[in-house]
Order: sequence, then C-alpha cells, then structure tokens
Amino acid sequence: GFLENVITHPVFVAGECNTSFIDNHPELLEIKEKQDRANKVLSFIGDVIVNGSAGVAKPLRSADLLEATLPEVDLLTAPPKGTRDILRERGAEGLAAWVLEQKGVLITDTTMRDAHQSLLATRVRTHDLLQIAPATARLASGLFSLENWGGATFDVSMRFLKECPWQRLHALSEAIPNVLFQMLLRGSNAVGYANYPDNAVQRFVEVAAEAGIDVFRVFDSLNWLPGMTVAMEAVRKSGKICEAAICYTGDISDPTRTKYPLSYYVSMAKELEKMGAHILAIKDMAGLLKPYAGYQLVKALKEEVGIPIHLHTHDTSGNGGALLLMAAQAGVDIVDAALSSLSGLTSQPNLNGLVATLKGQERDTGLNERGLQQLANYWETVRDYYAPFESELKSSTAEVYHHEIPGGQYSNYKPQVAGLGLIDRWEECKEMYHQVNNMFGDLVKVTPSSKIVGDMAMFLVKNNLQPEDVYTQGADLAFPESVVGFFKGMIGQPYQGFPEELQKVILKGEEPITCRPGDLLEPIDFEAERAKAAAKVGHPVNDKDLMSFLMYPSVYTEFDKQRQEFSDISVIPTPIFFYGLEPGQETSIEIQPGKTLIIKLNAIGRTQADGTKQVYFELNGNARSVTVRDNS
Ligand code: 3PY
Ligand code: ZN
Repeated sequence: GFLENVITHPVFVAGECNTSFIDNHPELLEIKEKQDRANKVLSFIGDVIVNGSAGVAKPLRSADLLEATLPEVDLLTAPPKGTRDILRERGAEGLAAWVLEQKGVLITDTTMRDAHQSLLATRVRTHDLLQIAPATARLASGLFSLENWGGATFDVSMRFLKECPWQRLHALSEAIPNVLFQMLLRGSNAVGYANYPDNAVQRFVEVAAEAGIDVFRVFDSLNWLPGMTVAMEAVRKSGKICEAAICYTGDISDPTRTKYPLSYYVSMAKELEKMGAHILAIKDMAGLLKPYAGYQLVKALKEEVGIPIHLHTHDTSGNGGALLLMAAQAGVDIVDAALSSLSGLTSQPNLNGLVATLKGQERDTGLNERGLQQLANYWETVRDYYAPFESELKSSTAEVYHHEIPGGQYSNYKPQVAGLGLIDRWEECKEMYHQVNNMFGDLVKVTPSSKIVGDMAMFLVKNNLQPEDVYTQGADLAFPESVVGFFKGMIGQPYQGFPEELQKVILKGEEPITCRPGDLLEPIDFEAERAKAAAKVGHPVNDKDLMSFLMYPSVYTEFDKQRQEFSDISVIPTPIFFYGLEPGQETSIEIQPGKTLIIKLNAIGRTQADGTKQVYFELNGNARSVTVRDNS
C-alpha cells in the first residue's frame, strides 16, 4: 500500500527525503524493520530449501510432520504457586528445609535439558520449549524443578541451532514463573570443556542467577573438590540454591571394584555439606548405580548428611525405574525423571510411570497424572521433528555397566565416531572406551573427563593402536590435545592421582601441575574482552553475550553474525527450520507476539552462472524472492 511505496521509494531508501515526515510517523520505520525482518527470515528459509540443514544427512519432509497439540489451559489465570515462590519467600536454606519436610518424593523434570541432550544430541529448540511452557507452568506446578539449561545446551544452542541460550532462559522464565529452574554447571569448566579463570566462573554464575536460574547443580568431572569451590561459593553468594554433586562411577555393590566404595561417596558428601551445599546430588551420569546399590547409597547418605538428597540417573540399562523406587524406599528427597515420551534409554527414567507407581503409596508425589500425560503427548509429536538426531539405540542395554559411557555423551560419541569414518568399528570404539578408562586409572567419567576418554579411544581405534602400543610408540604419537591437557592437570587431579608411567609418555617431558588450574589462569579483564567481542560482532555486547563470548569465542561470533544476517530465527517452527518447505506448502511464523508472517513457497529457480538461485515466496499474499547461494 501507500506506506510500503513510500519506504521502498528510491528517494527514501537513499535517505534523501525530508525526514520530518518520518519523524512524525514512527510507524513507518517499524514497518521497514518488519520488512527487513521478514526478508531475513525468508533468506534463512530459502537457504534451508536450497542447501538443507547442517548435520541433517537425511532430511524429513516438513509437510509430513504433525503440529503438536497443546493442552488446553487457562492462560488468563496465573499458574499455581510452586517451588519458585517458596524460594522467594524462604530463601535457599528455607527451601532446603521445606524439601526435608515433604513426605512424598519430589521430582525434577529433565525433559528440557538432559533428556534431549541424551536422546537427540541436545537439539531441542527454544521454539518447542516455549510452546509448551505456559502449559508446563500450570500442569506441572508441583514439580521440584525443571532442568532446562546448562550442560551442553549452552554450546549447542549457538553452534547448531543459531539461537541465544540467554534468550531461551529469559523467555522460559517469563512463561514459567512458579517452578524452580535448574541448570547443570561443570564446576570450574562452567558450561565449557576447559577450566576458566575464577572470575569468569563467578561472573557466569551471577549472570545466570539474574537471568533466571534458581538451582545450580555443580559438579567436578573428577570429583575433585578444589574444582568445585569457586562455583559453589559463587552460587551461595547469589542467593540461589547450591546443589553440589558427587559423581557416581564404578559399582559399590561389586567387591572387586575397590577404587570407589560406599565410604568414598559418603566422605565426599560430608565434605560438600561442609562446603555449604544446600542440597546434595548423586549424579549417576552413566546409569551405573544399580537398584540395590542405590538403596544402600541413599540410606547411608540420609544417615550421614543433613541436607536433602537429589538423585540423578540415566536409564541406559533399563534399571532406572527400579533404582528410583529403591531410592524412594531408602528416603531420597528428590529424583530426576523425564516425561515419558523423552524418557528411557540414555535419558532419565519415565516420570509419568514413577508418578503412577507411587500414587496412593506412602511417598505419593501428588502430581497431576493427567496433566503430565498431556505434556508427554506434546513431546511425543515434537520428538518426531528431531528424528535425524536420534541415537538409534533401540533398547536399553546392560552393556553400559561395562563401557560406562555417560548418557549425555552416548548420543554424541556415536556421531563423532561416524564423523571419523569409524562407524563400522562402533563396537570396537565402545570397547576401547572401556580399555582407555582402565588405562587412565579408572576415572570418574563425565564432561569433560568423559570426552577425554572418548577422544583417546577414537584416536587409538583410528590409528589401529592397542593401549599397550602407547607405551612403546608414545614418543612418536601426537596425542589428542584434550588428553595432553588432562595429563598436565589442566582439568584437575583424578582421585588417587595419574598413572605415572603413562603420564610421562603422554607429556613427553613436560611437567604437570598439581595445583588448581584456576590459580594459574589470569583473571579475565571483562571490559577488554567486551571491547574485543564488540569489535568482532560490530555492536555493543551486554553481560550475557559477553559470557557467551568468553565461553565460546568463535561459536558466539559466528552465531551473532548469523543472527545479524537472518535475524532471530528461533521463532521459525522446527519442521521448517530443519527441512524447509516444498513448492505450494504454506506456513505461519509469529516473529513477535501478534506479528505473524504467512509464508508460502512458490518455486525454486535454476542455479545461475554466479552459483546462486532465486527462491520465490508469497509473503502475506505478496510475491517476494530471495537470492541464495547454492552450496551443492
Ligand atoms: C554435561 O555436562 O553436559 C552432562 O550432561 C554431564 O552429565
Ligand atoms: Zn545426566
């Protein structure tokens, strides 16, 4: 219409017209912005249509994917009060005391973080999380917490999904004001794979606490307490809940596995309590805690420590449900589970099943079974969108007790192995993981120590080496950087030290450190880094983006560039985001509340001499085309 004609008029575009007209009509600029935004979104979709989506070898047809049904909830009424309200009213200590007063088992729903990290390579997008958020606030308000941030989601959201982890947190927090938000924090590694300077970890916790995280599950990948102190203190200072984790490995019920007996975990738990933990987590990242062993461990911890016990496990063996039941019997306060459609296998045990099992019993969770089913139904449909990222594990397997690969790593290790062209040697790669663990002295294996074991295992298989070859040929081998860093002490000290002979071979004469890596790292000069980041992305950088830059400098920079090119693409529905559109297919995208684009693909042109293609759309009824480089 008229306004469109004005702002696309060459005089206007060249900036030569008298702008008092525009000054008096700010809506024109808004329309211009909206048009820019629409063009950027079309460019992104055009690119997916022409070039596909990175990491999706066999794309689905978006037209085949169903729209997920949202449960009917009353959005005009505020959600019921929940644990977040209790934290606001009673503080972290008060909240922990409240937990101990509860008769029923409390539950953390991991659907929004660990479940998809462990089943779908962490690919679940903000769009799908936000769609179900208001219903989650209303139908699952009795949960202890929602684990919805941290771990690998921080990296993956920027690297692969091209969306901002902070924006995800902020939007979810607005939509779910009543239930505690929980994140996984890798101690001095924060949400990365290497130790960061102390002040970076501290600032990260501050910013995350302000942005909406209430419960920080802090762990160290070697169960090394000095690696947890900085993060734990920062959490306590923020006023949020410090949940410190003992990472479980080995098997306390196997008398031949002597390195990590029950007493090891009990004494670590007591230390963490002394260090100020509000809650103690048992972090069974690979699902190695067998049901009877779990009973024994929880019982001992309930007797020996005074803070609530929160059990986290993975259902890789299929024994996860039995473990949670035994833990409930032993008096566990909180357990992690995932909505049924994203539960089981390398994910958490089935939340809906657990609620049903405890119903009417002494430790009844009091949760709304029908409501939780509706949430699970939503995720059942949404899971289909991510089919190319499924780990292909079809049944649970007791083999995990042998290889000990963490659930969150399993869905990554396999594609990494495939990426190295070793997929036909997958069995060997799993077995080598086991052998490398033994060779490294039987480690606690969780990010990043698990990645180091995986890197070494792939390195050996790829180079057709056996563990013993490392001792004889070590001088000529270029070991993976992560492995060298580990033996140097750069992620901390393993329990009972490094195997000395191997350490000498790997370090080739270099001296390892035995102190806290953080003691050697120069503090970050935040303003200097901010200036560096701003120069890279070409605009001012706020505290949150600065954290993204500090943790992942190149990933953040690349993500920000894409955001400038394509705008915020987290608003695009997932089937379109990954698989594009077919000619004649139409979709609608709400780019802002109340602003919806109706997009139809009309046709795709031929590749031109300059290597580009025209993609022809209809945008809200008007013809639009975008030029896309054909990368094929
Ligand atoms: C992570 O650190 O991402 C994990 O999930 C460890 O279990
Ligand atoms: Zn986990």
